[in-house]
Amino acid sequence: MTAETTPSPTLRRAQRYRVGDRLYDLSNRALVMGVINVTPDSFSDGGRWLRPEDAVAHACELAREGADLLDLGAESTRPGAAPVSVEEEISRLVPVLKRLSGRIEIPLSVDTSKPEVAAVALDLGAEIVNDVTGLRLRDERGSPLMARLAEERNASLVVMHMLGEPATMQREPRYQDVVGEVGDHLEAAAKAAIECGVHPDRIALDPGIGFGKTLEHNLELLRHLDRLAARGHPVCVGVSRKSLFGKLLGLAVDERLEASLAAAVAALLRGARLFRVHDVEATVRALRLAEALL
Ligand code: HH2
Repeated sequence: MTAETTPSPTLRRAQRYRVGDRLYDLSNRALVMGVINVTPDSFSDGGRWLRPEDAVAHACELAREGADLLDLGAESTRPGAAPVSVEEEISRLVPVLKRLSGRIEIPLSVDTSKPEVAAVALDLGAEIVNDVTGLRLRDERGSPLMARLAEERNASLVVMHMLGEPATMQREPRYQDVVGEVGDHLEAAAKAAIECGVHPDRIALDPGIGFGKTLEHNLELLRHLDRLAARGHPVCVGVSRKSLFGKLLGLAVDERLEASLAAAVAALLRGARLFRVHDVEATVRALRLAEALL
């Protein structure tokens, strides 16, 4: 490798992710995180995996299709979604996590912004916390509660950017410089997590496509993922089936596969290395091909 093609130390840091005892080298191979929503109201799979048996069967299917990680969520965060109580979120997750224990080899992530919920999921075998509020809940000294929990349990984090709350986030979101502001916010959250003792290799950053962003904000973020990767953590993106494809192409939720794959490939080429998707098999195929061209 010549000096010109050697990645900088910062970019090298953005090309590895540590989960449990595993250290993933993301320089030439991205990770696919299969989504399972145990909710009645998620925007694309709401109600489908509510019965624990169905959720577990789907998890096993996504693992067979080649998922590297699975992300289990029990509260919809689609625009306008109503919040769910801690008890309700736990009661949706526990039967699934208990049944999954020992049945799949790949790491589990829990998609929650509530430390109480994350603690229960980590007790039941989850190894990653995917916090769509970007570690918003803080203790009296300003330390993020989720990062303190991650440090205690040796868990990894996906730190996502959201402007406001799901109920109101799509009401005229405004930024001066969306790429810079989202990046600054995520970098500050990562720094706070590192100050809590979380290893930098255990932190992935996600621009939060669709979370308090207009179509143009989403496109701008996707065009400049390399600027987020330059912050020194692996970049995760969730574009799968999202409403930007409805807005751009006039497609219904169940017609967005090709657009989701194209966006994933474009994101890979701009430096994203974790892909949160509903359609695992198709995404794995698309990414494996694109990786051969990196
Ligand atoms: N998107 C959703 C939920 N969690 N987490 C990360 N890190 N990145 C994302 O883009 C992201 C996420 C929304 O998608 P989904 O879970 O399918 O829908 P809902 O929130 O309605 O359950």
